[in-house]
Amino acid sequence: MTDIAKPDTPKDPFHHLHDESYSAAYDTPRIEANTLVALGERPRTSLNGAWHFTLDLFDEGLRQKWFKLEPAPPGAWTHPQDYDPYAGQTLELPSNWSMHKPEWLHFEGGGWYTRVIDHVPDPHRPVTVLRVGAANYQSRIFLNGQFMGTHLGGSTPFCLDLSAGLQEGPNRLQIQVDNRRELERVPMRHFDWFNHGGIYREVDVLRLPAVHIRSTQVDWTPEQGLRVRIRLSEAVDMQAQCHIEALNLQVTIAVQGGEGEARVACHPRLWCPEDPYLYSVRFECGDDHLEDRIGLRHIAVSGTQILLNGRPLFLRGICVHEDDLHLGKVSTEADVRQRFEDARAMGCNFLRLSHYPHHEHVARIADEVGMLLWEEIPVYWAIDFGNPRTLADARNQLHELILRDHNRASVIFWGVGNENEDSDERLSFMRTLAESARAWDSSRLISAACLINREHFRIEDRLTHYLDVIGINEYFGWYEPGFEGLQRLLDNSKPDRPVLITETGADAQAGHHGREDELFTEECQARILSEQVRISASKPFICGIAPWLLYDFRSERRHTVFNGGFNRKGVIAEDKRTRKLGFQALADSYRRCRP
Ligand code: GCB
Repeated sequence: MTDIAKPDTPKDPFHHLHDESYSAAYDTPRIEANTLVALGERPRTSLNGAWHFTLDLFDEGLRQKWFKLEPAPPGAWTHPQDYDPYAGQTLELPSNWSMHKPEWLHFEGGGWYTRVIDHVPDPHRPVTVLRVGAANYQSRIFLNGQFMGTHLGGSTPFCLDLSAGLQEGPNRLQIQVDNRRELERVPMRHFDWFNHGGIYREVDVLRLPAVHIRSTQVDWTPEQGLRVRIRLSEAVDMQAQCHIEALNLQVTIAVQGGEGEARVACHPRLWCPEDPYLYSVRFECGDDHLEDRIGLRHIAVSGTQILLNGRPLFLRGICVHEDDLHLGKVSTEADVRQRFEDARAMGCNFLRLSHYPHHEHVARIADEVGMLLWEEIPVYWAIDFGNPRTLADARNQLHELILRDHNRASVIFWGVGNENEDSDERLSFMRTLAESARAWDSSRLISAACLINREHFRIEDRLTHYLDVIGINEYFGWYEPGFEGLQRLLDNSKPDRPVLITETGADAQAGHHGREDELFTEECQARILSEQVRISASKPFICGIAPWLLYDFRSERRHTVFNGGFNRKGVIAEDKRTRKLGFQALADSYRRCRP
């Protein structure tokens, strides 16, 4: 048989029609946590506002390399083309495409964003970094027709150094974002919230000196005093300073190979919900400086209690999703403040930000108003636990979250997962996450929302050995009838560390009234919430409870006459105004709880 030579495919103008491995070239290099630059109060140029946009169901942009197209007015094209980066519709960022047109609501696939950025070189600030607050799920960045890198993860920020590809004058920046639900991703394919796609948090450009501060960490313990750490963009040896004027402190940090740490004894005014005191902290290193407002506090576990600044703490909490009827996953500052006011009106001192990292201003505002937080990554339900690429992705999301919020006193927990079945692969995956979180940040509690043993009514999950606090999700009174099971669960369990009820609750349609045992009525929800708090708060090892949840939210899994596409376990409806009876029931229950 004679060999028939393969055609020279790259020159074949129709090659892309037959190429199914087109995306592999854009899956590396990865943009990861190590390049994240701390924002603090740094000056930045916002790239929010209008971007050219097109949805791309078939990935034509990657197949045909749309990013290579040179701008030309339509009449001057030399080849027929399917896409024009400079024409067509525009979208205002940040936003989710699902919220722009009714026919885009359920779109899952790729979307292309294009805009021109003007670049004026500055010899004092030669490094130009693009920072994207969050884009769901995979982002691929192209600058002047060159692929620069890709980021995985739908809720954490990432930074990319654009300097090498920038030209003086106008530059074409393109971001392809893909929100498909896939087996390897975190979360995977099945989750109980809406899969809003696109760039839905702020996009900024930072101009930085050649050697600049990448991250800072400030924490305090009664034994060791203040610890300040700094990490630079280059592996250099030099000195950095940390000033805290209100403490009359000027700490010198010896940086070696780009990293440094210093400790100093001091007796600060400690941050707590009743007195959310923040210090102005200034870092200086070479030509760079960074300012931040940081609270100092100490959170620890002693036996089955959580201690905040040495005092026992009972968490009166509520879970919350990031979902707005009109804005999707975009949260405005007013929206976040409203969240805290609603929680405070119920007597809460704690919010579980479920099930993925929320906007970074949430923890900043919580620092300011004195609300304690649980932050988590979306290792939710089934995950491809045996896949090392999935673990790398989850671990990177966790690292980005920790680097982003390490200096937020309000954050007391890193949650490494939610309701994952206890298998060997899952144990090894989540143990790695728990151990990584602890290595990156020893100043917080590590937890996860675990499942309970339903057969023996016991708290029983091998992962709990690697956690500081055991989170449990249980729905006695709703998915499981009656409260007898809850009582048995609490009586049968002898945990050696604190247990937090990370979820419990019941659906209720706002305005639907009836008997206390009639499902989906406000009365039924109110009774279940009251019973849950009454029974669980009586056990000394329960350190708090965070019912599911503050507001109703969109869910594509729920289509009964009561749900209509929403999970209705909110104590407030999706308009964020209409309070159900459950709101008052929780407020009354929390008033009766131990302090
Ligand atoms: C859970 C999940 C949460 C769901 C909730 C529910 O256990 O963690 O994401 O939305 O139950 O309403 O069923």
